[in-house]
Amino acid sequence: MMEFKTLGQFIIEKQEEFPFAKGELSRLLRDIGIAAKVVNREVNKAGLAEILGPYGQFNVQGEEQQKLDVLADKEFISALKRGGECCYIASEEHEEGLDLSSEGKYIVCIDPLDGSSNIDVNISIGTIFSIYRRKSSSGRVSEEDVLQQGVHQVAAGYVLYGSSTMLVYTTGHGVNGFTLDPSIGEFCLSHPMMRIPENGNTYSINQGNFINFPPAIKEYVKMCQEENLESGRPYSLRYIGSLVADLHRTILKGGIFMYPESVRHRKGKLRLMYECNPMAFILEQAGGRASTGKERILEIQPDELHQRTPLVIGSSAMVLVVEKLYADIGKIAQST
Ligand code: AHM
Ligand code: MG
Repeated sequence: MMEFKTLGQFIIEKQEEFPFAKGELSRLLRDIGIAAKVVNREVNKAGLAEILGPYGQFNVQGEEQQKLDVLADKEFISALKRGGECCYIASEEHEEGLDLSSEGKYIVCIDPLDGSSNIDVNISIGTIFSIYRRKSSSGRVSEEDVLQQGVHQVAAGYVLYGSSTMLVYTTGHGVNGFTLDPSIGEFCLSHPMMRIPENGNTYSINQGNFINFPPAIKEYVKMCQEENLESGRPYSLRYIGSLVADLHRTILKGGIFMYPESVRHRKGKLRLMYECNPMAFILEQAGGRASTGKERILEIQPDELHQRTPLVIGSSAMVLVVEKLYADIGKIAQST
């Protein structure tokens, strides 16, 4: 029988790689792993358990909450509270962050169940999380503790509830992926040191918004569709509409994912603190690149919890092409 390393064993082995290694971050990651298993159980039986459909409430973005969103949010929050390592949680589902007034040193930003429009139709959804160490040493968590640039993340990860369930995370020493083995109820190391190919042949974008895209993105999308045998174009379009699923594919196969600013979404749609920053950290650690088209995602100074940002992310060679289009079009605009 093949021997697999479980998430728990792996976290303990790698503990000395963590900054401030005292076991707290290990415990925090372990707690997230446990909550992910509970959410996975609920996601798997969603069709049977009367937890599909709207919850009848709206979240801070004005979107209708799903029962599973609410359930996942509760599960992650109670796991983090129980663990005691976390002092503050920012969740997509709560307008204000939750101050746990614990002695914990860590701040967690989380989207407990992303891709909510896919819940009811049995398509992959995910959890995305980002972990910071608080800057102040005690007392109430301050705004500077919470609104840190993505470069200061100490860990980030996602859980993909797909045809199999995976947990993928980084602590800044590469990216490792674990697949849930339902027969033993453990995440087992299945994708050690994940690397994204430098180039790819798929692009991923909600092309229904084309008419409202900025010129650089319109130009790039047209380029993706042109024939060019040397660079393997036209590229294939792949878009699930679930960030975790779209980016998991992008890491494994190479490609580019874009959610740009548009007339409809002036600052983009995706949230910096619990969607873009964690994904940017993971992609960079896997050898990819993440920007707004104009600046590196991880260097954006956030000024509010639920801030949105445009996102261009994936294989570095492809992201660089988009960044160049933004720069070139910017120069032309300035000179006219
Ligand atoms: P959500 O947080 O409400 O689930 O929205 C985020 C999701 C992402 O998973 C996905 O990349 C994007 O929204 C898809 O948006 P659209 O339906 O506009 O293409
Ligand atoms: Mg989301």
